[in-house]
Amino acid sequence: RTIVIATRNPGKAKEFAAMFAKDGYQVKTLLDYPELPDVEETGKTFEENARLKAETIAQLIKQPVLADDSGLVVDALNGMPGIFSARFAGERKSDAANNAKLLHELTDVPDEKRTAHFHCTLVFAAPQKESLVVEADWNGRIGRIPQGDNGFGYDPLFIVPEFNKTSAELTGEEKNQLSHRGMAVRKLEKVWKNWLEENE
Ligand code: ITT
Ligand code: NA
Repeated sequence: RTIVIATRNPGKAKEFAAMFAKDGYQVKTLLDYPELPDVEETGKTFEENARLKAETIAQLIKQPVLADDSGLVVDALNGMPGIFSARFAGERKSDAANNAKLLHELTDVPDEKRTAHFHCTLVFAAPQKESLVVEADWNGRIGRIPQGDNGFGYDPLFIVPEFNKTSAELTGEEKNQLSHRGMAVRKLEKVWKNWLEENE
């Protein structure tokens, strides 16, 4: 059994592969379909962008497709970078550049005001069907120096309150148990069962 995920982000791909392996699914991503176009994320919300990615690729490959639109929502920055998380420091800039920009913008913000959450919206699209949409948040706060080598993106700066560690210091398995993406996948697995029965 295979599930196609409309992502080119290797960090997301690795997390999905680990989570869906438990259900007996092998994950394919856009890294396995180099001929497919980049889907422009012109939406104004996580859901609009996740729909664009899932529905466009599902139409093109004529198969069900899952997409993830996610990001870091920082209270002291009025919700930025939000849907702009991947391109906060500019198009095709590194995770390190995004993290440096985030630290710079929060320089004068005291610890108690450095609250933030990761958000994840998942859209599962199939040709000619209504898409499934689930979402989840993960609360934490933004540290002052990057710590940890696991994960991707803003993980080295995202402090998980229960552990007083960054999400880059958690193992992949620990992160998946707690994260916005892990929670969203578990919600999807619940609604999926009904969907599959109705659409077989
Ligand atoms: P695809 O669109 O190809 O899936 P992307 O990285 O461009 O890849 P998004 O547009 O959804 O995906 O942007 C998500 C960004 O939010 C991601 O690049 C990270 O900077 C950040 N992010 C999301 N989830 C994260 C996580 O679990 N840990 C760290 N950073 C995360
Ligand atoms: Na993207």
